[in-house]
Amino acid sequence: MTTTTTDTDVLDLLIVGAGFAGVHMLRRARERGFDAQVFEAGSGTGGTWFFNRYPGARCDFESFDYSYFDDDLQAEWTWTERYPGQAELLRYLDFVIDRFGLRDGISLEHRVLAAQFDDQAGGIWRVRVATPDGERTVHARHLVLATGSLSAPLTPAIEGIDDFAGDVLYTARWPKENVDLAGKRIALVGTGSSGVQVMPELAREAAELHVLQRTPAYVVESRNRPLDQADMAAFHRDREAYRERALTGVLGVHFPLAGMSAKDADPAEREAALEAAWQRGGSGILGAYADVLVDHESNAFVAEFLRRKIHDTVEDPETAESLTPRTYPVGGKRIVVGTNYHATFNEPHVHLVDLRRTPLERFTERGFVVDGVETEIDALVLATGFDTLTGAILGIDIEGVDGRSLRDEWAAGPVSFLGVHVAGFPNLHLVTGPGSPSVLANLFRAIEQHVDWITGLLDTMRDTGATTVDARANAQETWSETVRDLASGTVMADVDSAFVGANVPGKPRTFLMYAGGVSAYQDVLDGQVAGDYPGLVFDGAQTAVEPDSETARA
Ligand code: NA7
Repeated sequence: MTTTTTDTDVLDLLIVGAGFAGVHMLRRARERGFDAQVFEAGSGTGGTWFFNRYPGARCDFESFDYSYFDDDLQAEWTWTERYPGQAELLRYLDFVIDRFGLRDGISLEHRVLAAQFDDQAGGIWRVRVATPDGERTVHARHLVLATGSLSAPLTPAIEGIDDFAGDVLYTARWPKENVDLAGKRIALVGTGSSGVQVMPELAREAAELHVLQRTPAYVVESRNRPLDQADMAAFHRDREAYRERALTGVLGVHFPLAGMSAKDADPAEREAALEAAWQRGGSGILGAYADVLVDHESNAFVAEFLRRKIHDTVEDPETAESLTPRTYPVGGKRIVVGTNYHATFNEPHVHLVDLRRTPLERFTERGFVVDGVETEIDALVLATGFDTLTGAILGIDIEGVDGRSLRDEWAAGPVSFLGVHVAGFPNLHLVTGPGSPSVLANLFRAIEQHVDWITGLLDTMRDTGATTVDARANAQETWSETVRDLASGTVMADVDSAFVGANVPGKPRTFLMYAGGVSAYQDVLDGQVAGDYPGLVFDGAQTAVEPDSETARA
């Protein structure tokens, strides 16, 4: 029998999720003297990085970018690789938690199930939480969803998948204990970022590896490498300027985007520029020219360059062609940053199954069937993606004013003001929610933007005595139009991808992110602050709502 207890105290802030966003929110809230608590469903901190512990899991942004822009933390932490691996990211977060004494503010194995806004009680959120000791109802003035953008994994509905008797491993729920795949026959489904990262690691262990590919990805080499003292010293010398470059850029990373159109470049120079970007490694090749993501003709130069690289690398021409993306522009889906992915197909025990030519018929107890032929395997690895941006939020049963359900409000696709607020859901704050830069940017910058914004609101409300803050419906509508308009000017708009919800059966088609970049987005936030929050409505304020002077200066 489930026991239910109800807390009598009212928290200032209940934060859902102990990833980099939730931990940062907790830190900022505590610095301001707010009573805040993080509830995390997992048994450890790290959010999506806690669960995605598959071999090869690594961030596709560089360590110096994918971390908090905090001078003390940057001075004290030493990164060991150009791109941070999953284990290092967890160590880094642990360091941050201990550095600021945040651990007692985090309740693990606490899954938030439902949240109801109670207007009658002066505006509090009643939050139902499943804990190891039964269910609890917790009350809070503000509810912050730091639930992650890529945290609700998808389980593909492939015929017979439940009949398969061997090991089934999801990259997004990889077991904590050691998984022994040595000498096994393995099938991998999914060739996005996760599949491409895990594939060479599986190949190292497997007797046979079958990569079941539906859509080929554009893959750039990461050129990951260890960082040494000289790298760290160079970073420290340049720290401030580095941060400035990232904050004024589109993606929130240190490397600048070129100002020139690819169409205006001399062909030989263009080839040299793309080759240089390829040699540097990483997704920076998309920034080699200013218009790669907004102009199809310019995009085609980069796409064609990457297609040629596949044919240069993969020895078997048929396999190379199957691996070559031809049906969508580069950057239309997230570009994949990998290590030796294409080259690994040259190994004799690695087999590509091109599901566009020979569809996957079904799984069986022993393996998979393609073209009427059963291939026996011992283990199945699924890297089949996420219900991006909305999955984790809608996994919680959320009710705003008058019992309005968020699932209903978002039935035709998510709407928000700035990707943080949803009209009719006062004091609910989404960190990197739909309608904000989120996964189109370096998420660390996106997280910091939102945590600073929410902290500013909390300060302002404390100064003015306001009890609730909500989005104005017209501001939300205008924002949704802005998000749509910006998306329609990019090469991403018309591609069937997770960016538009196309990877989830039945999910409404809406472009889920703000495509204007983190710098332009910051200008919007600053404009709201300068104008005393025209898009928001505050209730209960004793004095005129003017942004807290200290936060506004920060
Ligand atoms: P992605 O990028 O959404 O990739 C999922 C992959 O799984 C993709 O190749 C899909 O093919 C494939 N998939 C999904 N369902 C099926 C079925 N039923 N059959 C065959 N193939 C399937 O997720 P990732 O985890 O790799 O990356 C997510 C983000 O993490 C990424 O954006 C980075 O930010 C890090 P499809 O392309 O849909 O044909």
